[in-house]
Amino acid sequence: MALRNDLQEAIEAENFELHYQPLLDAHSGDVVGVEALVRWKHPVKGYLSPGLFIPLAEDTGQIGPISEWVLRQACRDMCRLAAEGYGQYRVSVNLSPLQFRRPNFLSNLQQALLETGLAPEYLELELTEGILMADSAAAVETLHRLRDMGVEVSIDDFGTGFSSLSYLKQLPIGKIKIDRSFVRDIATSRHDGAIVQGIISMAHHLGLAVVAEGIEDAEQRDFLAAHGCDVFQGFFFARPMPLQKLRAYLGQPT
Ligand code: G
Ligand code: G
Ligand code: MN
Ligand code: NA
Repeated sequence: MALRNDLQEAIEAENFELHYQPLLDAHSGDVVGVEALVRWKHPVKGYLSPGLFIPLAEDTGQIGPISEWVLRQACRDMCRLAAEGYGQYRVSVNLSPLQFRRPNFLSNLQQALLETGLAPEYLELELTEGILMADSAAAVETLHRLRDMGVEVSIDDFGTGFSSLSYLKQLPIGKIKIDRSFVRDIATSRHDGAIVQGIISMAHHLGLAVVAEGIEDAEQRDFLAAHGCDVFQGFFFARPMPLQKLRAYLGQPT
């Protein structure tokens, strides 16, 4: 398949780029971290979205080298920003379930942190609920090892799967990210408003922090703020951007 061959060339030439979307503290408005989102710089087609090539890479096994590149690049970029005086930010990296389940996942991760010099507390891994539902004994063991290492774990797209908060609470996880499909109609649909309100309240009672993603307007932000959401992410605040634009967004280095 043509795209698969193109992807192999992209892996060898490292024709990828990470864009970063800021995450903001809901109370202070300070940037508390960034989410790394990979793009494929295709020689003919331009920037290609991960929604297009990550599923393909998962099917072909090419996800392995792509994930390795993403992880190292994200760690390197955060170290670079800090060295340049822009501040030290935590970076969230999306993890494919296949990567999480690989036997050498933890040693590769440790190696990436050592090589790049990023302190583990400045790395966060975004997992989806599905990772925890299947194969749970091994997954739970890996989560404990991550906590021991000091790497933060959050549950991405929360609410779209079938895991309950009470189940998540038994696991060493600190944070959930409410899926943007709930945020979209938050102010207009009583239903979605009630779901989000309920998720935030339950999560807080269980000691979990709550990130809302996909915030696109002030109404959504105000609703989330009123119900105690901890961290904001979305186009309303900032779009994913290349590192150079992130520098400008973060302001003058000190
Ligand atoms: O940026 P965009 O909206 O096109 O992202 C589409 C999807 O790709 C999202 O679900 C996002 O989590 C996923 N994604 C982005 N970057 C990565 C990555 O580095 N690894 C994996 N596994 N998924 C990613
Ligand atoms: O699945 P995941 O949550 O990792 O998806 C992240 C993707 O969501 C990114 O590719 C990013 O481009 C997209 N995204 C981020 N903020 C918004 C937003 O406010 N609206 C929409 N529609 N997409 C967003
Ligand atoms: Mn994500
Ligand atoms: Na999401």
